[in-house]
Amino acid sequence: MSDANDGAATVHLTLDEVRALAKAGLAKTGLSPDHVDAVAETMVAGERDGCASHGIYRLLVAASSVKTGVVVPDAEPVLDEPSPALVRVDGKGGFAQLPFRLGAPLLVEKAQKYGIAALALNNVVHFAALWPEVEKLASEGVVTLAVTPSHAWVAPAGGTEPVFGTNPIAFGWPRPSGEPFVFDFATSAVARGEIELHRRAGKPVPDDWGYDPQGNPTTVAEDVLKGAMRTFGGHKGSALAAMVELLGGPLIGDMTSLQSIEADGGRGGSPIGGEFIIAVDPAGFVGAMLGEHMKHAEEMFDTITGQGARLPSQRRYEARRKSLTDGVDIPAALMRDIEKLLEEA
Ligand code: NDP
Ligand code: PYC
Repeated sequence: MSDANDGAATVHLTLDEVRALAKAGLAKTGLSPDHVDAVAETMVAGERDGCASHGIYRLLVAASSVKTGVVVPDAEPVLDEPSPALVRVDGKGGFAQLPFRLGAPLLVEKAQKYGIAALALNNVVHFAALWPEVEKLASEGVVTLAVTPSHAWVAPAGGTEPVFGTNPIAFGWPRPSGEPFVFDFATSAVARGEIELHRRAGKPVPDDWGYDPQGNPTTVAEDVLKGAMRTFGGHKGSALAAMVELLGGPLIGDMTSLQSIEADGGRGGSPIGGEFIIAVDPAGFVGAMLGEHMKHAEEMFDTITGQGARLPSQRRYEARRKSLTDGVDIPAALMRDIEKLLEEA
């Protein structure tokens, strides 16, 4: 995923060691045990699947969000059902993972009952990748789309001032093999976490990732972080970023990325606000013909892979198969920062 750490010293860990490290670090921040468990699992999943920008590195990010008061460490999420096919979980200012755990089973139940259902996570702090969520839901048989705004870091196509968040879109499609088709990417040129990893490694970034504070293209990671990131695909990424703002903000009564960064007030915490997830039962429209139509989906996947192209999520599943037996390597500098966190009073 990232070459930001190529050539640097690394430390080898088993996934159980990553989990223990994540749990110890999160517990140290004062996070309540349910949150520790839910948040740690997303960090383990990131390392396990070779997604370093959302792996154990996020321990430092999460700790900073707790320390600066951006996240409520012992928030108790509350679930309600605004209408028959809608589920809402108010995260009460805590991290998003536990509210997702609470709302996901009812979302699937409603999608299976009504054909389509939606889940809003409100008032949550979000630093994580979305694929663990859409993969879980697709593994349970529902087609899933998830979006969340973040902080206003990204300029619209044609501008140089931040408006949008890095605003990921994630999609999951159930497959007979048991490993769903999943994609999950930011609508910015890259996730902010990638730029942060380049900054940590002292590496330049491509000049089409963002602008410096004066609005000029730059290869200095730090300057992009202080200036504005760019959307992917010009006006197309810009429109999709706006869609994510609308679905994960006003539609569910939550914040836009501009509001989120204002609420952060310079504390440098993770984005605050909402996440919107739609789940569709694939039998809804086609009923008894489901097997036939799913076969056409498989034929399409085969036609993609048959010409040497790969499916999104293929790399992740391969990384997973390897890391489950071989463990993972994390940068030694990151390990030192985590040890420092664990030693702090
Ligand atoms: P990438 O640009 O790395 O794209 C990732 C997606 O594209 C994955 O599904 C990946 O599959 C797929 N992909 C990559 N290369 C190929 C290829 N050659 N052929 C087919 N598919 C490919 O991701 P981003 O940097 O944009 O985002 C990384 C993460 O950051 C996401 O998980 C996102 O959720 C997270 N994020 C979270 C935010 C938040 O507010 N919570 C904000 C922004 C980002 P594979 O995994 O198999 O490589
Ligand atoms: O990498 O852009 C990012 C990001 C923002 C919030 C969580 N990840």
